[in-house]
Amino acid sequence: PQTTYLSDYTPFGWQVADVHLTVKLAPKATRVVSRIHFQPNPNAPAQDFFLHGEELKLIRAAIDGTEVNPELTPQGLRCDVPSGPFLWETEVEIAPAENTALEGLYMSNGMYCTQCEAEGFRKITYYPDRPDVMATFTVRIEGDTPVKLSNGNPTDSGEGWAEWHDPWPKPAYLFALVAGDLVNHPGAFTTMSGKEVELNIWVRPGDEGKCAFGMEALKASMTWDEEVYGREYDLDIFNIVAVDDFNMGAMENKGLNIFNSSCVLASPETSTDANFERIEAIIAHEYFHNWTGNRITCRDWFQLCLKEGLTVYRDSQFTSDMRSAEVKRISDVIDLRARQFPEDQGPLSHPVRPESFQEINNFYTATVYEKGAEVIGMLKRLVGDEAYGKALDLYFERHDGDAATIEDWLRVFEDSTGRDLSQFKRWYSQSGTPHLSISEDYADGTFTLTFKQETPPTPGQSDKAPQVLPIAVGLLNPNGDEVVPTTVLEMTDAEQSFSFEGLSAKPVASILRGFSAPVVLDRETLAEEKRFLLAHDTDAFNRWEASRDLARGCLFDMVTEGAGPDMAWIDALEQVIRDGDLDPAFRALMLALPTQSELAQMLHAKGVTPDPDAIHAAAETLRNAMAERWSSLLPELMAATRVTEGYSPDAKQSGKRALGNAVLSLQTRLDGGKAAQAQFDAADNMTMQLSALSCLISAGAEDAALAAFERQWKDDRLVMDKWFALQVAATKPESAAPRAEALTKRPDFDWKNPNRFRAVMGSLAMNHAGFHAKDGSGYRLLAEWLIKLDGKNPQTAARMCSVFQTWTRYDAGRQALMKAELERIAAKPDLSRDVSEMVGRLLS
Ligand code: HT7
Ligand code: ZN
Repeated sequence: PQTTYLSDYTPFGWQVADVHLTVKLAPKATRVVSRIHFQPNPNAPAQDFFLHGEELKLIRAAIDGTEVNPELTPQGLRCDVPSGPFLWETEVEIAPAENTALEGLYMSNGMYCTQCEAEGFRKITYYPDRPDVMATFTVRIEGDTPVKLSNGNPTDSGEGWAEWHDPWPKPAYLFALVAGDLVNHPGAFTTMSGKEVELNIWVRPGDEGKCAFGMEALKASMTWDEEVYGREYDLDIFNIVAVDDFNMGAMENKGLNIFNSSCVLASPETSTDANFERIEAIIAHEYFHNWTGNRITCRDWFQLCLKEGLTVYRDSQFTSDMRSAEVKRISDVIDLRARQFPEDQGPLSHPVRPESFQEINNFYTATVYEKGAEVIGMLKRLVGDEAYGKALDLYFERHDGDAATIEDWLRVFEDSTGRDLSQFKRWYSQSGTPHLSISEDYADGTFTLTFKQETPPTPGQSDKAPQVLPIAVGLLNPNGDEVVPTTVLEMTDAEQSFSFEGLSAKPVASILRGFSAPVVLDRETLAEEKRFLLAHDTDAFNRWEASRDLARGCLFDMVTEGAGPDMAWIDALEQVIRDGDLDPAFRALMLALPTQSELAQMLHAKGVTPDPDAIHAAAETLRNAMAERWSSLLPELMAATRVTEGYSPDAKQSGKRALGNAVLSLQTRLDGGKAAQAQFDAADNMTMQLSALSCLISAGAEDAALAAFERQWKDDRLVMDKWFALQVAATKPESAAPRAEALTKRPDFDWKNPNRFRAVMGSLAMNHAGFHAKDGSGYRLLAEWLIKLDGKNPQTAARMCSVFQTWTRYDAGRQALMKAELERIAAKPDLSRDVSEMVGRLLS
């Protein structure tokens, strides 16, 4: 396969003035007629006229009305063209009903829909399918479906046809078309300048009742972007469509966002609080792309973090404003450590702005998205909130309508703040997670912190230079009072000291408050000091982190030395859990243990080969000890968290349910599932029902509840995804692979549907000790299914290969088993470029 390099960027030789498409829909023979005005690009070097095109049947091509015979390749066509402007026309035929890759134009439950990011438009027609070629689009859709949608504003329609015009120049990856038997949940929004915008959420008949929350989230996002970033919507209409078969969460096509139905449809009976929060965030994310992604797009796919990092950062700000900022920050760090850290510390490590790829779809990663957002958070921390706001204003003013780069982005900050960001730029080019170690010194009223930073080698990058680290620090005196409020130290050297003077006693330092930089903190702190921070830190993140650190230390000792549970930590934690003044959502987070995969990572980092069974056993023992120690507290807490009002997915109610359900999982260890069964029987919302079911599965008392759940929800595909997922994720390790295998034999295991595939296979990978079963059954099952899926949907298969990214962490036996499965995948005839690149990197 061919590798594409950032350093090879060359502008396309022509500009596209406008694109006219006529799409005549038919499941097996859709005709796409294109009329495109090209003109030479004065800023580009001389080159052949090459248009991308894949899996297209060319019917006709013409230049200025005269038929031509271009040279066809599997990747596109080459043609001799006039030296000046010209009109290019083609007609191609495609078969959406046969498109199982869900890229380009495909069908989902009888509905036509598209997915063009990153390089799907080339499966619809011949075109310069690259983000720096921007054009206005006019689209005529012909077909017998009642609803026909495309980007921009509707201009005209008649019996069997509809026309749309998008006045905003856009790259082809933002093109979208949807046609089907759909119904809409309507809404309206008046923008800050008084423009009326029609809003719609389009769904399959029967799903209308699950749109109200999404509509409110959309309006809240539109208001927030006006108030916080000064960004107004720019079309007369904004459509969202829910699609069942979708490779990712959602797609920000201009004026026509397409969503995985799991990321937009919601009702209290069928969706959990976590689903509601995620839906709100994804709707916001896609809407925010209208400015950060669409109005200002990426010059090339290496700049992906320009739109994704910034938009993730913006959606996390939105969630923080809508809900609790502290809880959001802790949740984001949990997610970063679970998904981005293993990526950055293993064979798939790559910079936030990668420098080469074979298949760009493989780079929609936690590093590009979540670490990309962390980088923006650091930038804001360094320059301050006001300067960040000014820089963003300049970014929108200077680059509106551009296909921009990270250099453009950083230049805006340099120009508006006068700062030199050349060292900061390393965050975009250097891969790997920096490790930060600390030593402390106190003498004569002066407290000195000395930091050392070091980033371990990553694939292709053996030597690392120091990065700019904003380290937020606060100091507490021995009474627990804050004597130095949060101060951001700017570390630029490999080793650097910072002093605080005028202190009357040696303080306790709260370091990396709010997780101010995405680093691994190597800090040898006494357990006593951690308990002190757990009790007194004014920074909610570090309070949580102190407890997490104690839990990690305790589990480490249990696994490596056979130690017992740390009762001092359990007792210190009890004070927090009991504190009714604290947000229940925060207390629920405090109750969770580090994941078993996180513990495996920690053991590996400390030179101990992780044993998944021993980790699982230690976590079980610790949770049992917590339950027993708090046996009288648990019923009290459950009663205190009971919600008596009607269901709302807001932060207040969902926080209470989160705490109540965390407590229920401990209670289940004492009563074998009695309270869980009662909750299951009485539940009138999915959060309570599913948590209870999860507890019953962990207790091995699930048969009746599973059957009842299936009877109740067998016709709701999204709820049944939960049913499939939970049985594998929450079961005992020894049952995970057998259960997953049994589920794959059911007629409703529709494995070509990415949600259903992920429900079973993704959950298997999440059951740490189950996936890593010593006999290799977990690895084998997953590999078999990845091989099968590769033939139909390479993108989803490739994404899931990343579950093997930690394979070199484990013992020789497990390593050999995983390697053998990776080699088996690699040996599959006709392996896709997507999976081939992933497996190649995993094995390198
Ligand atoms: N920008 C989108 C990323 C994306 C995607 C979405 C759905 C299907 C395939 C896709 N490939 C890339 C989604 C986002 O980040 O907002
Ligand atoms: Zn995005």
